[in-house]
Amino acid sequence: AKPLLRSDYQPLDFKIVNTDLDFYFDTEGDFRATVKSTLDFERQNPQASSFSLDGQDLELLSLKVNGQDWTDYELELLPGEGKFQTLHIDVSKLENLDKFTVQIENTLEVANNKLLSGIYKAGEHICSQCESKSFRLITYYFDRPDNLSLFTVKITANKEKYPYLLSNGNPVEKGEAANGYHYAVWHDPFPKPCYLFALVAGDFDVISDEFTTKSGRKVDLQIFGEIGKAEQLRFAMSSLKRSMKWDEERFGLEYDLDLFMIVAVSFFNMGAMENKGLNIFNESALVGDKDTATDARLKRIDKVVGHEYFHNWTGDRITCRDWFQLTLKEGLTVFRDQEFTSDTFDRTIERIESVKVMQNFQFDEDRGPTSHPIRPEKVVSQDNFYTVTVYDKGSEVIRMIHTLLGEENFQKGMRLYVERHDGQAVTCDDFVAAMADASGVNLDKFKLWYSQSGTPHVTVEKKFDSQNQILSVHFSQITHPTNDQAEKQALVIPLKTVFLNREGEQVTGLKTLDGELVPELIVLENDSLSLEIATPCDLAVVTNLDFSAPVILHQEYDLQERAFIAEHVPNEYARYQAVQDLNYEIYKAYLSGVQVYAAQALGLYLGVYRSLLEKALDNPALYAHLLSFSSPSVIAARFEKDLDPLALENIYQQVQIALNRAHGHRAIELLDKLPATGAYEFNVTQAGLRDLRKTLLTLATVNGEHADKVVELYTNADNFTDRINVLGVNLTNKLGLDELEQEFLTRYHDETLVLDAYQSLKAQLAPDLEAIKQQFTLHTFDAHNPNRVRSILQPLARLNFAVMYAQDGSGIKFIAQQALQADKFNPQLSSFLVALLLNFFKLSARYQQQILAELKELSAQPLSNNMQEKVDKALE
Ligand code: B3K
Ligand code: ZN
Repeated sequence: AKPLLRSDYQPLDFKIVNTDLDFYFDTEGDFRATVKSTLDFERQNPQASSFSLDGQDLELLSLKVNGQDWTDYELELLPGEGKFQTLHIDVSKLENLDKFTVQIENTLEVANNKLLSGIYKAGEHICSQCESKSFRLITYYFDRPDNLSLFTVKITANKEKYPYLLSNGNPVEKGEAANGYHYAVWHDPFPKPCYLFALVAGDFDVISDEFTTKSGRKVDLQIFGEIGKAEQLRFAMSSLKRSMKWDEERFGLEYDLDLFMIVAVSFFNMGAMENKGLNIFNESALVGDKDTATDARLKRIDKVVGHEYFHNWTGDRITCRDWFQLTLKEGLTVFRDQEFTSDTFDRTIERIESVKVMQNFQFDEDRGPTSHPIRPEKVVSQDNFYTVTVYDKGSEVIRMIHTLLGEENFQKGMRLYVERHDGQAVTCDDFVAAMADASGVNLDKFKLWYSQSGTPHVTVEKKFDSQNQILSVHFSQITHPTNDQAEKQALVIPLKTVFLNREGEQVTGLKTLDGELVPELIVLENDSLSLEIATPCDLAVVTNLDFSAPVILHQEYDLQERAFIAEHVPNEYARYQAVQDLNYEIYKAYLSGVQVYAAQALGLYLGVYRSLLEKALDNPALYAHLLSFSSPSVIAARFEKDLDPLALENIYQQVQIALNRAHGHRAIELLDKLPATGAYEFNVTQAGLRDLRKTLLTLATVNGEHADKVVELYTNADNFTDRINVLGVNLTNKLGLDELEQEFLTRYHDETLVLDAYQSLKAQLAPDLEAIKQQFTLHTFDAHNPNRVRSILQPLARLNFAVMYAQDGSGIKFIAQQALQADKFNPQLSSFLVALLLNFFKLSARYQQQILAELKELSAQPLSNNMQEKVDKALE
């Protein structure tokens, strides 16, 4: 397919201002549904006399304009997969072209729609997913985000099978229809683009609650889930209420309808969808309680519920003009969900988790074949741009604006943005303009972050002149060419920086030689920046604190200095980063092949590790991170080239053994000292203790000893986190506690999401490909369900280096074949799977050749646009 360019944007000649949809689901067998749409048009361009509507997989039954049968149309079938259609309608014969009504009747695929887009069956339920370009699978329309319309929706279906009939906005009417059918009518009073349309039909358990907004609007809250699992929706309800409150308090943004609904479905390509008033969620991001979800998944539920709710303003009330602007709503809403999680739980931990996504995933995307700016220039399949770059780097860009402006000015900017653009479809430029205008801070140069791809490398060099008592610090930046863009310029890079003395204390009030105060936020705006600081003694420079800019930092430290910072820096985020850096150095020392150096590095690390163990009780959640030696997959993310995954795996195992020898007994001592968690509660302290307990148990049992402690934790567990942690320790350290695994499988036989977590663990630790294939035989497995497929294949590719990168190339081939298979029915799934191979560019020659050979074979097959775009970029 031909790529679309950002620069090609053209405003609409006509707009649809009212959309009336009347659905009839004749739900016997392999049904297609029928929809009658009544669309009120208004002309925008006085010269225009025709327009084109998008469609896909539709059968047109009739077309009328102003109530008359209309023959001035042409239905064009576009070449390629997926039966893309364009319906050209000529209205030049009308007397009044400024306002007219078009009525269309068409059928649409439902029961055989395996794309999980448009309207499809998710198990027994019927549901919709329209973002970004799937409304065209429902009816002919301007399937683009800048057409804002009011929607009225009537749904008719079998009453017994589909007692709940839901759509956006407010319920207007319901009643009985012939043959045991019934209907419901919904009206959404807010104009919206069609990608926010939603429809759900089915039988559910519902939990209800209410929330009163700060201006006194009483809002009914309803969450719909699988029959028999209502209890597993309670946590999400508490998240929703807290999200609503938080958005009022922190952003002053209030909910605007009398009803807010969330529905959990079992087949879904993404996490969730922010349809106006009717969010639809992948059940994995909504359903769970202490007995079926880990602390980490509950935290994710909290975050995603927040994220989708926050879209009500940043996405729904103010939407994107075109899909190139996706980060306008996604970067901003990720920033908002990160702030929500920080304010609710622990800011440092949340920051560390967001930074991990950047360092472990986004940096690779930025240097790989699919590199793109947060606002892309060129797109074949929009589905391929729901990326960590658009979302997470997008959020980092918003965070830098927040850092440069400060909270108060940032909120002023938000208020101006809402005041100017409520009810509009706008661009990233509009957002930045509101921020700049409200704060008076010039962001012209900063805006390069929207159009430049690639991760800047920032180098910090320092020199201390003891004679003249001058510390010179030199910052410089460079962004290397990326696959999509050869020329790079200097970016505006805000660097939070502190200086430490020899005792590890922060030195404040430092001045440059001209007497200027050295600010805590150093903004690098050009290729380089030099500071001459007056100080009687040498200082350590700790910069990019809190990851104030999404850059890769280079600083010449020797191992001792790194160890010193890891132990002494008075800032927990900086400590985390220093420990990460130290872990990386250990790997590098081993990889150097110089044994003395490796031994020295290890010795130093063991020393730091000991002091970390001593401090672990101060902040269990954080120290659980600090005490986990970086996994091979995390280290792999730091490589730019010549990566040998199997070598990393090998080093990891050696260091685990050394850690166990040196500190296994200390881990046991500390385990015995850990305060009892008490009855399960979901909070930072308890979750931190559970995490730390797992880290310590893993360390203590590396050589197979102390299995009794593992059994004890399982036996006493009153929650799922401890149970799955025990299973993890058992499998990691091969403790052979098969009876625990059996107990687990019996206990959770009917909990599909729990078994996903189990399968992930098995896939991560499988000894060979046979053991992976074994996972496909579990009773819950279904190759058409993305949750099932991803929970096996993602950990295989990302975490199980031994099987994925097996000498004979079988792991790589397996992923390629799975992708090809999925491509036959779900291009979003296959595109996700093929992306697991796109790290080839950084692997050493053997792996690289194996992957490229597989990709070439794939490219010889007929592929979906989604997959083709990625394969083409890889082979470019
Ligand atoms: N906006 C949706 C993503 C839909 C993706 C469709 N391919 C989820 C979110 O970011 O909130
Ligand atoms: Zn979003």
